Amino acid sequence: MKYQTISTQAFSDQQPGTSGLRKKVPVFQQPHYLENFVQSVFQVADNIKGHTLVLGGDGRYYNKQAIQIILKMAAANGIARVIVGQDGLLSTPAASALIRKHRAAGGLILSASHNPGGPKADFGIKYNISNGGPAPTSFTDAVYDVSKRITEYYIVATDDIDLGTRASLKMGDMTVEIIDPVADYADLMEQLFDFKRIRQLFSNGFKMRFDAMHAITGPYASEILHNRLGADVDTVMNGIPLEDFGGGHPDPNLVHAHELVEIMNSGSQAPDFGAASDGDGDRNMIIGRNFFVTPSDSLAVMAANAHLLPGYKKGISGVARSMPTSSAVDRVADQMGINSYETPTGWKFFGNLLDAGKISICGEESFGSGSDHVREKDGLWAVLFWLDLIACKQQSAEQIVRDHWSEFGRNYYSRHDYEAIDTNIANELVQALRDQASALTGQTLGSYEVDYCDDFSYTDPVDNSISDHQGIRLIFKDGSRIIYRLSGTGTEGATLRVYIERFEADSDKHDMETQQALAELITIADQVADIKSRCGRQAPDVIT
Ligand code: VG1
Ligand code: CO
Repeated sequence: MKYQTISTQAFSDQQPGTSGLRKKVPVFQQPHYLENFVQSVFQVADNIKGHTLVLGGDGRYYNKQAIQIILKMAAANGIARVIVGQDGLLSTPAASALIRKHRAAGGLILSASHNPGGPKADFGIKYNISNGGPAPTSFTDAVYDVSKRITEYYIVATDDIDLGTRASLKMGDMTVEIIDPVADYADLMEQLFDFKRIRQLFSNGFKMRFDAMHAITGPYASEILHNRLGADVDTVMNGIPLEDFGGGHPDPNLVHAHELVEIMNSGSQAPDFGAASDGDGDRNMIIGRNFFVTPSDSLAVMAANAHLLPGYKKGISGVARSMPTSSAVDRVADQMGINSYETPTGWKFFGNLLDAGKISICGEESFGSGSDHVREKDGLWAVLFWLDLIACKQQSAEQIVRDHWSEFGRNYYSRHDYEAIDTNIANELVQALRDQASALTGQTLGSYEVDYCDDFSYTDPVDNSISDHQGIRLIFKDGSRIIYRLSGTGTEGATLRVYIERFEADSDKHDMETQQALAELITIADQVADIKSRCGRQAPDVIT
């Protein structure tokens, strides 16, 4: 086996965003582009020499080629063992579980998550550390630094490995273990939820649809829902992972999972319960018959009911939500007498809180929720959580949410995305908000009085690291909120996200249509930031 040192030139744009490095496929296909980034990661992850690395991806276009390159680089960088999913597949939460189970030094996950796939679409790569979670900002900053100075990388010259069969092989001194990507994950789920109770639910005629969106969760959902829980064979739709996700956008929301939404809204014939997951399997959408559960409500319901499920029967230590996520879960935490932490957007900020045992459950408005069982958000976990809760309470998803609102009040909540806007215009818009932040305090806007306006800064309660500029918060005296921030996962121009929230305690007013309930705040959000005229857009591209 020939060990090679390849001379290379640094790229200036390898800065990881909210969740790893995401670029268009042709960018990753440039000579040395992927290699430079992987070498930079190996250089910063100085604990992996002689240790184990977990490797896999969501099966999108370029996954196969990238895996072969990374294996050869891992062998040349002195990694002792790589655990790789068969066919190079691993969902993000399954990769996290494997890192923890095998006490690996870390893992590389190939995915651009909810972004489209294909030769001209998106690819991504991210590194997870030994706790199974996304590397913290200090790590990704260091990788970016190295990537700007890199002059050479290490690789072995050898044939590609056949990843189609489970086996233990050698590449130079390195062992490559090709494993079933699903089994360990499915076993873990069986420990957390009452599979017997859910099996009973299905055998009583309960109907469900799970939309895998031609992304990674197809094989996981078939094994768990059909094989292990006895759901009908047509439960999983779009279950075959495709390199381009069938041309779709593997983002489980009302816009992109419209096929499922139509089925769930088809009147009394609709299945009892629906769910969907994203490209890499860490997001979830929960939908009842004619009833959409917002991710923020889902998180609050989970926190309030976790003790009813086997994996959480001892109760939960605390909860956390990303800053733009609605404060519904805070009300639950208040009542339970536990802490609710508010973190910046991105799962990496939950890792320390989970490791320190400060929280057991956490989530984001962006269709992500999870618990201390892994260190990633986990789409199928959330689906099973809801199934088990439905089986336990013998109530529909809608009834569970309505009861929750009567007890805790309802947080009307929506996110408006303006996609692919000019980066300079987006930055100017945010800067203008920053500039007027202090002047906004105390002002009355329509029927709302501004309590304060600031640029969110987070101090990690475990390691005291500070993350600034995490989004502009416009907080009103009655607790209503408008949040503005720029996406860190896009690959084209900038995406402005505007998050709007209003609390309603009165159960007689829990039946409004969300956009209507938020109408005045939506107008205020546009006026304060001057979105329409600055961006030249009449309406958001996506409303969730
Ligand atoms: C988005 C979401 C964020 C999520 C991130 C990664 O980030 O808003 O909540 O953690 O995607 O999710 P941004 O910076 O575009 O708003 V995934 O499923 O794409 O790994
Ligand atoms: Co994802």
